[in-house]
Amino acid sequence: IHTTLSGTLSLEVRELYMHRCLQLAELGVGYVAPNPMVGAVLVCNDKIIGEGYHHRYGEAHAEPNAINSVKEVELLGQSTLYVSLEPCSHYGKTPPCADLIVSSGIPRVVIGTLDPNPKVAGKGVAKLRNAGVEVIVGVLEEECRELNKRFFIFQEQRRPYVLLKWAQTRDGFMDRVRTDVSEPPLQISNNITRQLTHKMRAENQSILVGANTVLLDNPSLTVRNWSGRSPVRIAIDRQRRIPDNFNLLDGSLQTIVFTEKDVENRPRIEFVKINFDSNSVETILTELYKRNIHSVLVEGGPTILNSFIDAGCWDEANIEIAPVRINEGVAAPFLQLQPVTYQNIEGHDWLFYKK
Ligand code: AOF
Ligand code: ZN
Repeated sequence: IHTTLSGTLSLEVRELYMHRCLQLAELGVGYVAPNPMVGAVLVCNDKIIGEGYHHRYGEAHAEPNAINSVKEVELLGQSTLYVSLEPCSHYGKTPPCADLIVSSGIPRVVIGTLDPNPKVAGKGVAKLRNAGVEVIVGVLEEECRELNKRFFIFQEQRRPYVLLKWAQTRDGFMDRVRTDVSEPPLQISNNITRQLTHKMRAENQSILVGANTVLLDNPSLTVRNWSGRSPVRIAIDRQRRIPDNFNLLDGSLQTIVFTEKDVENRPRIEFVKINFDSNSVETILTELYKRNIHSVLVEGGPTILNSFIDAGCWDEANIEIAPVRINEGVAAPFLQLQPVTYQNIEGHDWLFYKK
């Protein structure tokens, strides 16, 4: 590992420490949204002397956590701070990290990628440089953006990141044809893929289903087989058909119902009246953006999934295919695309698509 006196660091060294930042950042998964996951390390003479990450929405950012973890404070003046996202320059829930870096006397900062949040967007770097801090931007940039793909789409496109998710049989059906909750749904997932679905719920800030799915399955849409927060529940219930005694309306979690009827809000349940006649998918995404929701997992059923696909409003799709055939039933959506990755999980195919 080689660090020159002029302050230029070899590429491997920068990437090594940035990898550590990304590892740390990921520890905040499921708890920081709609903020980004961010990790930071302080390095002095090729040794990590401090580490930190953003633990929870509303709490300290990665940089103060890393700086406060340093025991030998006198070393800060000779250290390099690595951080996966540009340090903030604004007063949000916490004071600007750029100011703290300057006042701590840290002479050099290596940044993974710029912050797309218009309140920051280059101003953090400017603040550091104006104070005489040496700044390098763009180390493992693609990885840093990928880790916070939800945050980047949310900030840059002013809408939540949209993930489609469904399970189907080998011959393309999501379920048998059913009329109500008295008939149990077809079990397509196995234990492992069911757990993966709960992991996806914990990783996203909201989960969306249509009224038909609610009426047929009475789902609770909570995270059960994984750690992390349960997502905000969202139902599209144009005619306001979901009965009050259904799990989704039990008021135990923040819930949003999109409908064309006038309905009074209740504790933790918001009824949002929208026009379903044109661009309803875009309207819904804009309403979620306004509520600071940075990602939405669309879990079904086929009508809702197809409306997102037809509107072109999605970012990725995860499709599970079980090795069974049922010959007839509720048709799954179809994507005219090649998957980006393919896995086999105990005999079930798991296809991952990007739009
Ligand atoms: C950083 N380090 O670890 C994170 C940053 O409401 P606040 O004060 O928590 O500010 C949230 C914004 O700060 C968020 O939208 C993003 O632009 C930035 N996140 N910045 O310097 C961090 N998590
Ligand atoms: Zn900050």
